[in-house]
Amino acid sequence: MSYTKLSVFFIATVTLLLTACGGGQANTNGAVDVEVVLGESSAGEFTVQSSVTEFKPDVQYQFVVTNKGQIPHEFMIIPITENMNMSAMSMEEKDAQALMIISEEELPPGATVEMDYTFTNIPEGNIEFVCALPGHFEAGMHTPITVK
Ligand SMILES: [Cu+2]
Repeated sequence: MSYTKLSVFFIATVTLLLTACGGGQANTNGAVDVEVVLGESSAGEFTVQSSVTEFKPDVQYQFVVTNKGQIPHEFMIIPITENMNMSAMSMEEKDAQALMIISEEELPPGATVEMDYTFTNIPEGNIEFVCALPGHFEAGMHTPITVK
């Protein structure tokens, strides 16, 4: 096989693999890795960044959540429906709506927590990755995802 043909073959293979995975790579457990980084920017904005933002139901995802900030954070997957006002809800009310939670006790600065999660259906509302500690959501600590 010539060098050019080999390159084309390689690119085609990589493209095929990327297409097959659809926004994430399966790890050795068969789950799809999702890297989430929590933190604060120098501008004072609080952030949730995720390597994957498009999810499918019935696929096992392995969340690897790291707090790269200076203060504790939490990680929550929560569907936000039309009548929900995150800023007016108590922590208990938010916890009750969440699909998955990694608490602030588990996520002090520098901590990494792994947790598997599978969407068993397509939740109603706008699904977001959130840190719902007082003031954090308002400071920007939420990012929308899709499940479809
Ligand atoms: Cu936070």
